[in-house]
Amino acid sequence: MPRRISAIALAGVIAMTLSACGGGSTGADAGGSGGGDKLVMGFSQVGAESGWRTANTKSVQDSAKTAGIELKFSDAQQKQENQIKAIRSFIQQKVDVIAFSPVVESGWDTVLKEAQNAKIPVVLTDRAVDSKDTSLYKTFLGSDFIEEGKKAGQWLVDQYKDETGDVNIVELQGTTGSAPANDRKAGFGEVIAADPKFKIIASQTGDFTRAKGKEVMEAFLKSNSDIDVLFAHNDDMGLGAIEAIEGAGKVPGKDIKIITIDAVKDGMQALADGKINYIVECSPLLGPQLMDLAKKVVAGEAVPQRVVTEETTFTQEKAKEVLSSRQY
Ligand code: GYE
Repeated sequence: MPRRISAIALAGVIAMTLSACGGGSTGADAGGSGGGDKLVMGFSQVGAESGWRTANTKSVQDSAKTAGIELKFSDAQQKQENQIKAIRSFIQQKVDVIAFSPVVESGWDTVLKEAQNAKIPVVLTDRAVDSKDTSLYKTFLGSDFIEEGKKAGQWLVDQYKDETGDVNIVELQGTTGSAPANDRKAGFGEVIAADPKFKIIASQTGDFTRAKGKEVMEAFLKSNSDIDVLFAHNDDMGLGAIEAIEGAGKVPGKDIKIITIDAVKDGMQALADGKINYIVECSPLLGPQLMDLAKKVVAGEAVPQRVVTEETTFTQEKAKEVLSSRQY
């Protein structure tokens, strides 16, 4: 059978070519998309907006290496259009699996449908999409952001339980339209709504960055003379706000109580130093679980639709205890 013979001949040529390469170059590309044994993952990251994100990127890259997965990494610089482009390019390259952390919740159906039509499984990591059709992705690995917002609100309720006057709160929201901004706001709002003395007097996005957090807090301070509490949706915006508060001659952690979310090293340092009062942890170390889930979906194994990360909270005392052993 000529076809069979030629297939065998071709296999021989490939084997020879591979062994010829063996001694020379790194061989890192030998697998390539769609070929070889190495699983290829296209990963579209949100950006590099925060300490959390930097730790998350490192976790994903390190874990891919450890798991023997070839990672095609793309940074979207906080823009949805860049993520859509990256996903389309992964589809074209015929990667085995696509993973991404969607910058905002809405507007993914079309590109996810394209991936589905190309039979490439998609794993959501860190942030959710609001697509009604949940068959567009295999699983979603990440934190429960509503729960994080609730934990932040609960600390406030407990702290001010004996207070009878108004508690004036300003809020620095994460990226507009992102799952963590939507959900943290909702969870926090739900818990503090139990007592009308809690008043959110100003709330604006700081886009999860230190620079924006500082800028928006400066504006808050200019237009509000009586701020009791800052709730920042992440450590970085809280750290930027601390600079603004100090710049305005006030003492962060005392004149204005600060609650943040993430618990990255710089945040934990500020907590231990008394400048932040409470941090709700959000773990960026999603890499190992992500690689594990990716291998399973590529192998056609069943995986849970939702995998929630386990997290804790930190007071100033606890931050002092654990700071030196913090990985990120
Ligand atoms: O809290 C923030 C980052 O999506 C959980 O994004 C993540 C958030 C994190 O920029 O620092």
